[in-house]
Amino acid sequence: MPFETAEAAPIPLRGIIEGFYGTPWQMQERLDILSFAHKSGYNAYIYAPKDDPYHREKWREPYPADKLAELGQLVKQAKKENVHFIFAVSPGLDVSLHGYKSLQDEEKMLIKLESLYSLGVRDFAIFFDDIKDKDGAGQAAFLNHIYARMKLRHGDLGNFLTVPTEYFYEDMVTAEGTRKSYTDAFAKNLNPHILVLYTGEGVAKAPLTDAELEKADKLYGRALGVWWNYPVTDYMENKLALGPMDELPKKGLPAVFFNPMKYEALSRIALATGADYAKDPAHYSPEKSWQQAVCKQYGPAAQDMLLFAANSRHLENDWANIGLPDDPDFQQKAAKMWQSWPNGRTFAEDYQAVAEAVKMRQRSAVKLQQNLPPAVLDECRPQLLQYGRLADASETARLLLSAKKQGKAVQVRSLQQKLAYEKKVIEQHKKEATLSEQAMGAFIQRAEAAETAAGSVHDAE
Ligand code: 14T
Repeated sequence: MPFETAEAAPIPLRGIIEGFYGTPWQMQERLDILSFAHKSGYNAYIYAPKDDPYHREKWREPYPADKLAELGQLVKQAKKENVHFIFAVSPGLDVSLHGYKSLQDEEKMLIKLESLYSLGVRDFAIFFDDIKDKDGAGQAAFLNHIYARMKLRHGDLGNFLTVPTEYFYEDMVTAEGTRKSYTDAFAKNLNPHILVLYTGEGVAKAPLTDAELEKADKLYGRALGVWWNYPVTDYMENKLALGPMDELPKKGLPAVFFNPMKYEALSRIALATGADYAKDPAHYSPEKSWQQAVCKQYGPAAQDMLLFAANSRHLENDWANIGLPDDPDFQQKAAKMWQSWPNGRTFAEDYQAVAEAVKMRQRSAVKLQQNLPPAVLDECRPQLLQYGRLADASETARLLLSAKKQGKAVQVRSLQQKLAYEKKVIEQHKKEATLSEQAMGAFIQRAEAAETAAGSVHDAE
């Protein structure tokens, strides 16, 4: 080992990957994100919108002149911002990997890549994610041919990247800890100069440790880059990802790319923290970076935005578990109060702390609706309204607790009715907007179910 150093060692290739399903970003949003990328310290952007037909479904077809002209603008802007514009194609839905048909498809692919080379693109990617066909050797051969031929034609070819069909660790490995046959064939045959990206242990599973990355590198027989699926929410459209990147490997890796939401402005909180990570992985601190990002981006509205964003950081379903916990400050205050409920020594102060936290959240919901820039508001209106409803219902819930504790049966009943109605309205909007499930959501549930030590509530009025 050489001497210890506090010097930051940035990840060489660090960027944003427009790689989500659903409405792709507008050209203006891409131009904006390229400046943002540069300002944040990124040096790359991958163009890979799943729902650009010419990227995936109609990958063989050349871009029409107007679309090509737009891409040319992006390439120009990227150059100006010192950001590698990496052009990606996803041919896996129907590409031929054997026989004369595969030669034809290679030609089509080359023509496609050349059309972007002509615009100034020097970095390319070919992705094989989310497809049925798992022909590892065939895919590797196809990639090797395209790479070799581009390299032969152009002395100034830059990076060449790919994503395999088994693109997360749990999908690559057998129960015995060896490579599955697809991964084995792909890894064995692929030219070592082609950079392979993977998404970590799962599609969207956080954090990613040094040991896990090392394990995956070993399995693959090369240093993998990371395609990190945060703040993307295409698999859970009702929640926003407004938190920081989770802890990611501290040791060096060749590349990291963050897959954002279809909401360009709102993605910037997480993306700013991703840049902090990529500039200095060893010293990345998620909460600190997150607070800095929100303060920098939201100016006078930052304190309110911090409260709202805190409630929308964590994404979890059967297979995804990513993003820091929602509103840990509120969760801690509520947990402390439940410990002393109903007759603990510190209950009065614990209850007071929760009451104040709820009020702050109510106020922030109102203030953000007045103060957020229109571009941001347009992207989060349903979420902000739902946040306000949750805060209002939390206020009812804490009043209900107080009534229960004091045994005021009439008040209890009327607050229960009010809360039931508020919950119903929240329920009705969950499909479009969900947040704070484990914070205010859990608090409301528990307050509704809570009983005093004596059990039922007696009317003391
Ligand atoms: F290539 C990959 F590394 C990758 O992550 N592919 C897709 C990506 O385009 C998408 O944005 C992301 C998040 O949904 O995950 C991959 O797509 C999936 C994968 C799943 F297992 C979408 C739904 C899934 F159930």
